[in-house]
Amino acid sequence: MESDSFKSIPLEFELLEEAEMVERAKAFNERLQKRRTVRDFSDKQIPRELIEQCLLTANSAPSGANRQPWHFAAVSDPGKKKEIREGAEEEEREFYTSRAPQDWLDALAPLGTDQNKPFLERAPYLIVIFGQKFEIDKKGSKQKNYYVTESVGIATGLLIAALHNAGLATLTHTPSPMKFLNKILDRPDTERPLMVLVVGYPEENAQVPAISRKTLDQFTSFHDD
Ligand code: IYR
Repeated sequence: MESDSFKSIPLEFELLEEAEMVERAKAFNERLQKRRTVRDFSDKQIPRELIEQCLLTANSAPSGANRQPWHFAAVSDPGKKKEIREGAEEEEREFYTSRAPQDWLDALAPLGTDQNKPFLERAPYLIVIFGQKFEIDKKGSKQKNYYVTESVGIATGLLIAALHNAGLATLTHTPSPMKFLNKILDRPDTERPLMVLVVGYPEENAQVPAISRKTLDQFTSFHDD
């Protein structure tokens, strides 16, 4: 197997004072704690540049063997959004009326979700996130990617944080199964849709469920000396 290694370049790294590091970590946490999953979206448009910048942040994610095995389809076209809504609602109807086991329906009941997904047409942008199981290399042969779900998950997390930081609201939507998205968006079979990220402004007076988050000691363990 031939392999070309990358040449090494100096790392750009800014060494900070510990006090400033803590301050930054606190400020970032405070901002991110304000992120909530929104289901009531306004139809107010957003500039494409905002989406582009946040997608560049997503693309900074680490990935298995640096393959960057993701594709983000950003959709604002009303016709395409309508098709996505119709496809998703068809799957969701199945899910809510027969496919979902009772324990899953019970877990969702407090959120009040159902098969109706008006936000898929109303929000200005849908970002459909695909993982690339394979890619076609320069010689035209199929190359396997690694840790695709993990890599795309990290990229999606960064995207959600970037969109929130930019002042936008998001909803992670997971119609299941999602194959219909390949067809609507003309994506190849080597790509698997992972989720639809709904992006926009919240509706005025949007309501969200009064959920709480686990405390530090509930979700961590420290193994110091
Ligand atoms: N995909 C369905 C069901 C759903 C599942 C989970 I887990 C949620 O946290 C929310 C919804 C839907 O989008 O309605």
